[in-house]
Amino acid sequence: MELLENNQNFGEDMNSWQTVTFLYNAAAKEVMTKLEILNDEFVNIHNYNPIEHIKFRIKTPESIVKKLKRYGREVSVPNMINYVNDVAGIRLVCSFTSDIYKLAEMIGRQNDLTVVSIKDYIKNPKESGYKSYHMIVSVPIFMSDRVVDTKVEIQIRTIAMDFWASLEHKIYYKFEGNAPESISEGLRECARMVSALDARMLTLNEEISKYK
Ligand code: 0O2
Repeated sequence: MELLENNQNFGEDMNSWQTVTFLYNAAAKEVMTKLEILNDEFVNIHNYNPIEHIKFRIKTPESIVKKLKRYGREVSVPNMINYVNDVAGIRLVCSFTSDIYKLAEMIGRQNDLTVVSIKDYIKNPKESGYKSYHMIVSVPIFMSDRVVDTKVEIQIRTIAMDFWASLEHKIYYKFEGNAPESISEGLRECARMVSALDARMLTLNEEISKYK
């Protein structure tokens, strides 16, 4: 098994954007299938689906270039492979905060996935108010002549967290990161409301399950 990072072993072709995006697409497909199977199994056993929906994206070249520049790295395919961990990104949106940890645990137990790193922005929200659970996993891609371990970022969040993050992303974009303090504080206040909503929904769900 080879790491995509050690791409000097693969020759010139691994330096091409086309070959590398093929690998990231394949890795995301593998992980998405695993997640769908986990969700189906949960429905089968517990009659409950923890995943509301799954989104997938390959990071745009502009966004990759921006990140490499922010890291002070030269823009190149090897640097993208080595330093940008979220070229392939999957977003898992679930109903309750408790589902997030259930899913993270289930993902961690998959033998053919390696958890490279975890960032828990639910226990430690970002300054902006952002909440989400991030996992970088690595998945083996079986090609005709080799196996390449490829990284995928999985962001797990509730519907409410996703609502906040999507709108905040749009606003942040408008201000290009320089939003006035009153707007930033407004967004932090909304984030607190989102957390209160998530907590209330979780309590209600626990109450409802007593009636079942
Ligand atoms: P996009 O458009 O989603 O691709 P680092 O470890 O800090 O060097 P990174 O990847 O910046 O590297 O770390 P992090 O914070 O784990 O992940 C960044 C991603 O999380 C972002 O990707 C967003 O998707 C999301 N994110 C992080 N902070 C915020 C926030 O304050 N608001 C919103 N809406 N999303 C956030 P990109 O690459 O920034 O953008």
